[in-house]
Amino acid sequence: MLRFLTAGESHGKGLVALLEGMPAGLHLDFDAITEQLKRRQGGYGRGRRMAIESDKAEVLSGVRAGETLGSPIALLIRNKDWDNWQQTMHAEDQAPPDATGPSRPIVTRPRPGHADLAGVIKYDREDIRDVLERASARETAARVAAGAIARQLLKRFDIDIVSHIYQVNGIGLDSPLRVTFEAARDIGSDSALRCADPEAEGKMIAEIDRCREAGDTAGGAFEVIVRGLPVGLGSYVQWDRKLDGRLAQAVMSIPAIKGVGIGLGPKVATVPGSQVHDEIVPAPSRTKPPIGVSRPTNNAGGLEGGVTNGEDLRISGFMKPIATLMAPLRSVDLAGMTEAPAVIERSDVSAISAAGVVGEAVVSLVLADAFLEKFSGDSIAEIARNYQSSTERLQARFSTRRS
Ligand code: EPS
Repeated sequence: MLRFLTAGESHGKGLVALLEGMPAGLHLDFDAITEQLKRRQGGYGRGRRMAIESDKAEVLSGVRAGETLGSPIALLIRNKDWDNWQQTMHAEDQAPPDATGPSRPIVTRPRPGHADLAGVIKYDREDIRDVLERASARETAARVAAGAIARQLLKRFDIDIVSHIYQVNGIGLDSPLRVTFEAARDIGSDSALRCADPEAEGKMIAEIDRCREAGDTAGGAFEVIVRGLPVGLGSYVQWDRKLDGRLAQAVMSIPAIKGVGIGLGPKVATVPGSQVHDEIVPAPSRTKPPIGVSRPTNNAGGLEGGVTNGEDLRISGFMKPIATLMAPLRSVDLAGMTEAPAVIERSDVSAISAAGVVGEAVVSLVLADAFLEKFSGDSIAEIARNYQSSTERLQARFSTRRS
């Protein structure tokens, strides 16, 4: 239904996203795309690169007079740092005569935890730069731009997506479920780490400072919360249609994410069923699907059987620490196969805050895809009709059953 690809190296000319399957007739808010890109660039622990870039997506196709056309949407985000990298990253055989920036030596000392070693072996390259440029998390800017469009489709149907950071190196809140949708939504745009609990945030910032001073790096945990999803996105009938699996793949594909949790997450394996499953109680005042019922708890994170159940969708991502350490780990210089410290590249101490924003973007893309699958149509008007008639049918079916 909805698919996307990205292209671009971290210090190349720019990043490209191609989004295909957006219906026609969606009014596009360009500023809202820029706003998401800005959110991704912020956060405590980012490196000097973010002071160079001020990401903005140029819409190259698929949109006319502010409305989507149904045709592929191509987006371009130019790298400002390209000016400093032309001598190293030029596409031509030789650097063009007007190329700017220094010519940099080849990289031969792979960083443990990065794609460096596996990448040079797999693609048969001498210079690790040929690997690290694409394996860089810079690519996530393109996902955020594409996700910002998917988010606007969801918003058209009153679906809202927020996120919050709840741990850095294990320090912070013990469970993301302690943070409500409203608390995550109300985190100010000036928040240093986008944690909903100021006391926990102070401790998390102190941990990032400690890592920076020690030449070390920090990972962490974020959660994305989605409100307003209809019941019935995804399916239990086949493995590749289960929405939890589709979301997990998308979140796990964000660089450095090594674990995904839905609702209570890995804790479901540690407590009995009575403390996991969300009881179903009558709620006569509930008029939106699921009509007439509610859940006192939401440990399932809005998904049962791989299908949305009408509660808030809650999905966490667990990020490993950044692989570039200023006090480098042991490695091997592949030029002479001798022991050597891993290469030091300019980098972030922590990118957990950015990861939360990227999480929102990829979740938006998967949910927009699942939404289009259920209420399919070529135009927003057609989808809106399908959505409306589905809601009315459910209302007619359940609201007459009250005794
Ligand atoms: C990254 C290294 C750093 C990060 C980069 C990801 O870039 P540089 O090598 O230019 O200092 O800043 O992230 C971004 C550029 C971004 O936009 O998020 C890496 O090695 O993954």
